[in-house]
Amino acid sequence: MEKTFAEEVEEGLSASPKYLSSKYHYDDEGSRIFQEIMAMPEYYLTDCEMDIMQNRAIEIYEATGFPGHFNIIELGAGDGAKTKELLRNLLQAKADFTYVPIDISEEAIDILVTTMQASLPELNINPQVGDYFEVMDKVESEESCPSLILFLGSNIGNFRDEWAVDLLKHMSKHMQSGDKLLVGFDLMKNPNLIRNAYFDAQGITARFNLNVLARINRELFGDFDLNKFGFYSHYNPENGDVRSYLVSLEDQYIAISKTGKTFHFEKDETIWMELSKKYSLEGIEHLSSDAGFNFEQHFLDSKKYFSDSLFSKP
Ligand code: AVI
Repeated sequence: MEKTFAEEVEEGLSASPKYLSSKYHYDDEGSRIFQEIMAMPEYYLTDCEMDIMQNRAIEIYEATGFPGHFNIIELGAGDGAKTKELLRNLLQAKADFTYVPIDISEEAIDILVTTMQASLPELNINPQVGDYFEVMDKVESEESCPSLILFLGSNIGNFRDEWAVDLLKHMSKHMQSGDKLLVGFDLMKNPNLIRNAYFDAQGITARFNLNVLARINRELFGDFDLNKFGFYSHYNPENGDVRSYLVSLEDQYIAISKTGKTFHFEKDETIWMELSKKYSLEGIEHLSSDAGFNFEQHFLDSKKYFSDSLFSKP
């Protein structure tokens, strides 16, 4: 049974040191702020992956080795801006495929289908709302063709090492032998560039994190005063971890009516909000073999900041 938001908040704020799961960043307001982050000049990740989709799509297609019809199954399709470039290039190359975007939000899928149909009218699209793995099983059992699974945007970086391995193993269980998986990884690079992407001068990333406290207020009837928390983020070039925190600016007590609990914060006490891990190319190759995949190839952008790496299921 999945834990509820209230249970996870209670667990994280009772722990020492305190933490909150980064999956709760993405309510409607958080998703809007994340769009602002992706448009920030400091947040290089979006442009780098776009560069890969624009310039390396045909190589990615050729590396799959798929001879005929195949599915492109996208886990967490989002607004599809980057994927659209990949699909456009494959259509131009006369690749024979069906695009299967999966998202838990029906609204997100509806918007995606409308934008894709408007700009790529010849695209064969089979949109799916629901749990990634249930939909993967359904598609794989209905179709005898191979699949290319997309897990883009450095979403893997938000999982701790052992969770990233578990997640990829789980994906593998729902794939057929010969299927391919393309995963987006942000690479280790100049530490200042990475730090600036997560600790922006305008405070957009701070707002993105404070919104989780606002969400606790909205949904769990908490009484966080957002002015009494600051933001801190740092990058450790030795292990690739970006860790982001909220910091209590004073000694305070926060009551959360829904859990019936009050939590004490000392002045300067932190809440760990997010991990955004940066990988080396060797680290990616190790991860793929730890999860039981065969590593195929890295596809880097022109600045060599980001990699979409291709694995195959043995
Ligand atoms: C969604 N995820 C890959 C983003 C990242 O880079 O870790 C979330 C984010 N957090 C702060 N800025 C962006």
